[in-house]
Amino acid sequence: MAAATTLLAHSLPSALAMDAVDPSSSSVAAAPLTAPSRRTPVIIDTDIGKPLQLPLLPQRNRTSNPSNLVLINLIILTTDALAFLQNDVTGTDMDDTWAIAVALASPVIDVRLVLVATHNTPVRAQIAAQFLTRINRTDIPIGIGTQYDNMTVELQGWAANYSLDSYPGKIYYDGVQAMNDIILAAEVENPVVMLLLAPCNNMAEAERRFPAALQRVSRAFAMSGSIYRGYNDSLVPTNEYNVRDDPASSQLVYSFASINHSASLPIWSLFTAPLDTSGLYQLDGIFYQQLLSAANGSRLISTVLEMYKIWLPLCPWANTEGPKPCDPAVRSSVLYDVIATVMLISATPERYMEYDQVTLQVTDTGFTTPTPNGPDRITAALKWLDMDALSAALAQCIISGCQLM
Ligand SMILES: [Ca+2]
Repeated sequence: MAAATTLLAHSLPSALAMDAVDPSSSSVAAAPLTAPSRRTPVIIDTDIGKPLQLPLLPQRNRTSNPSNLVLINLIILTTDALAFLQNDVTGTDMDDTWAIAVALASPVIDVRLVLVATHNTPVRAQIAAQFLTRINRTDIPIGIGTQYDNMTVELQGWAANYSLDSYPGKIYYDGVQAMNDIILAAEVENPVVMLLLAPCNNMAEAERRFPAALQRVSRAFAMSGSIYRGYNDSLVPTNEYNVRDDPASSQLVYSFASINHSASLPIWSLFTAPLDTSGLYQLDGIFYQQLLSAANGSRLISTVLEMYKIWLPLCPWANTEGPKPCDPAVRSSVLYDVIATVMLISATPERYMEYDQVTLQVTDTGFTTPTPNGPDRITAALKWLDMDALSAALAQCIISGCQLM
């Protein structure tokens, strides 16, 4: 279980540090454009994000000797949690639940807010509250993001009897305001990191209402986009859901990582898990069986599996995505959002996937199209190197903590 109140050491991985920029500079043109060797451990300095050539400490010492390591102690996690169905053909997914489980199991980050996003956010907050209550993590505040419809949320029946007023932790009914307040109250010496697992409408709302708060953010990790591959490893890129659902908001967030940066906008280093990699990942085989075996002794695992079993028959599209059919007895659904979370929490993400800088344009219809010379530059996980290694680490993470991820 993550320590929620202690400053925690986190070594930002070398591959993901390559496009870190100095927020004090007026343009991202000043950012180092040549990636350090992926074999070179790089740690990102606290609030300015410059890569430092410091050796990684052994894993077991990472949290015990934070003095010379970066501290990432403030994570705002935005999610279209937790399993809803937009209509007959598209919607969000069970993967948010898994991603939250992984984020909360990591000892190297401190989740300060789960900000539910898109469509029927009050109902999502109800489901998130039920989930966090079940897993004994009501220390995590929940913010209700911008609501723009009353869409049916498939798991709302699962949480139908849960009153937000009974949540032992904090419920912020204006979640974007809460995000602002939490960021501005954060320790200035520590970076603020966003974990974006949903369409970006809350970020657009924050930019409109609270631009100073977003200026405090140094980097974001997002499940977002489709660079060279579409769903199911299609050779034809597509407009991935998190971008397509609100292209204008995604255009705004990607512009925070623009090559020709507007002085009025925040400067973020943006790391993405596009469909190229995240669309292929299911927890499967012996690693999934390890989870099943541990379920009786783990409220976290048993709750995630319970939700998975309820969600699956309610989502006719679930078995149209991913390399293999969903089966709660055999494997997970596609865990898109988990991959972005792994990029954030892992000390060795280069072990699992290959990353590269991509300059691209977010189109008005939600495509993230590689485009020479910009306008936006991100670092994306583009190819798998060792999926089994990640599955082994992920199962261990969920069962007993993410120290070795
Ligand atoms: Ca999501």
